[in-house]
Amino acid sequence: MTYDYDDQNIFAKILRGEIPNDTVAENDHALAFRDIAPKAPTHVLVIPKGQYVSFDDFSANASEAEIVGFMRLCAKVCASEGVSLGDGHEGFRAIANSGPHGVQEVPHFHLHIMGGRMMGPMVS
Ligand code: IU
Repeated sequence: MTYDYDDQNIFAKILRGEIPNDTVAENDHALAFRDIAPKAPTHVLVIPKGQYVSFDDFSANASEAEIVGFMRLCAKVCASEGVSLGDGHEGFRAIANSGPHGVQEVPHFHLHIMGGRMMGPMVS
């Protein structure tokens, strides 16, 4: 399946430096920044620097280096935000909304990392 990437989406503009963001961490392949409307004490979005629309697009088409770089940045964020279980903290929720049924608002793949409070049940 092919996906059309809209390079005018808000996260593309953030990656190009056209819109400011509250950066948490960055590496060659991914950027992590605070969600502008946080739903938890920690609410960080991790996005690949490559042009991928959704979770399935990224999973299917990103290179190994991009996927590893992305996941490494996620781990770094969890550790630096103090939600990583390995550090004796209470954990977090990671969500990637994908497409209309996932109610994805921004068409550039992003993983929400949320923690710092007990999450509710996954009901909707
Ligand atoms: P979604 O998975 O596509 O539904 O989530 C998009 C998120 O992007 C949502 O939590 C917004 O608050 C967030 N966001 C942002 O951090 N900065 C922005 O300029 C915009 C949306 I527009």
